[in-house]
Amino acid sequence: MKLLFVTSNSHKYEEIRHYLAGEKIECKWKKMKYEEIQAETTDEVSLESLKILTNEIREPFFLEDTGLYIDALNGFPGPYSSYVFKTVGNEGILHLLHGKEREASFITVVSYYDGKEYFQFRGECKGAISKNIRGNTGFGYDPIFIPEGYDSTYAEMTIGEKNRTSHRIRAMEKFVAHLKIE
Ligand code: ITT
Repeated sequence: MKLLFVTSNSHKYEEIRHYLAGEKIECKWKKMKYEEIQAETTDEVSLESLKILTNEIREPFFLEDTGLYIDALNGFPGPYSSYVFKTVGNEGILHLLHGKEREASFITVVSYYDGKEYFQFRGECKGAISKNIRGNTGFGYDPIFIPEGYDSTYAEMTIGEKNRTSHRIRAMEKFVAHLKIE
């Protein structure tokens, strides 16, 4: 089996390719940056992006949208994660959290178009924001996110280690389970 994944992000592609290879599924990368609508949930952003792209891509494909939800900031940056990363970055998040509780979650919503219908699969990883920036693997918020039950940030882990707890792979596991019963 082969799946077409649309993303501009090489790290997302590498993580998903690594997981799918273990499931004996080939991942084909369509590298492109697509328009994302501004919405209040990661679910909506993911689904609307998929629907818009079906005007351009006729074959089955999937994409995913991810957000970092910080409890003490009422879920911020959530659907604004990309903009916040580009503007204030990890330093800015650490600054905002000074003296506050550190619980946070990553949420990934995978949206899949099978050529006829749309499907969504959600994955979550609970964890905490570290006190400082640590590690140099991964991308984005990885250097400040510690998954529950671990002491290391995602940026101090290999792809295989991150994939054991990650939001992205939890969503992908549901997607693959769906494909197996289809
Ligand atoms: P797409 O082309 O797939 O949209 P993107 O990098 O724009 O790629 P998102 O909008 O889903 O992806 O990501 C929102 C922000 O969250 C962005 O700054 C990412 O770097 C960051 N991010 C997403 N997944 C992450 C992960 O697993 N670990 C750390 N940061 C992540």
